[in-house]
Amino acid sequence: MTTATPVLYESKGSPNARRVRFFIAEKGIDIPMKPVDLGVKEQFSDAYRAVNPRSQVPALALAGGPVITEVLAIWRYLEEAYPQTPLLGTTATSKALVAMWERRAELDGFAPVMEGVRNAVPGLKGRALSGPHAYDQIPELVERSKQRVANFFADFNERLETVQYVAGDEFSAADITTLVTVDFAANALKMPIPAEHTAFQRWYDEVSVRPSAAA
Ligand SMILES: N[C@@H](CCC(=O)N[C@@H](CS)C(=O)NCC(=O)O)C(=O)O
Repeated sequence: MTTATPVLYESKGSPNARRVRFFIAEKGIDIPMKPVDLGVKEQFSDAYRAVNPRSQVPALALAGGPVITEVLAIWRYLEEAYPQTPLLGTTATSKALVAMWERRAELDGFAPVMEGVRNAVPGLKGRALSGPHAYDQIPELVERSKQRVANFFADFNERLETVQYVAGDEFSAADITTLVTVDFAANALKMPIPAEHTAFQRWYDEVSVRPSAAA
């Protein structure tokens, strides 16, 4: 599968695709986007499987070259190919801190929200994990997922009491994953930032008004 220009396959309702759209908007680069309609299961069509055999979005098809999947790999490619407005750190220390805090946001926040949603939503029966394999829902996981999301809010509130942005002084990909997680939790699990977590709310108010957040 080759294209003449790079193309991002994405879906408006996909929080993982939003992480990449947000990153692209922060960099101010122009990457053509092609929607994949998850609502009608277009990810399983032969045409899309030819792009990504794992039937997931996002996927970045490079001009005349391979298709890159996995949000972190797409970010890595974009950071190297378009170094303006670095989002993955600039020094040995800041690169490590961005990786560390982005991973915590993903493992402790984003993944539990996803787990809670995918094990609860009736339309995702038999699809508790995205990808090429079918997995049954485990309804017992939903309450635990919500506890994990509550702990994520508390832990990141503590972090944001001492720093401006999630990884430190600069806006980074760690903020992107954290913001997408907060909106996903509020919309899909009805779990907004708890009122007592004022540092987290201060950060959210500051970061959510960036024009890139609307991507
Ligand atoms: N680990 C993948 C996860 C991608 C993923 O789970 N994408 C979801 C949308 S947020 C998807 O394609 N879902 C299709 C499905 O549920 O069948 C990444 O980092 O890109």
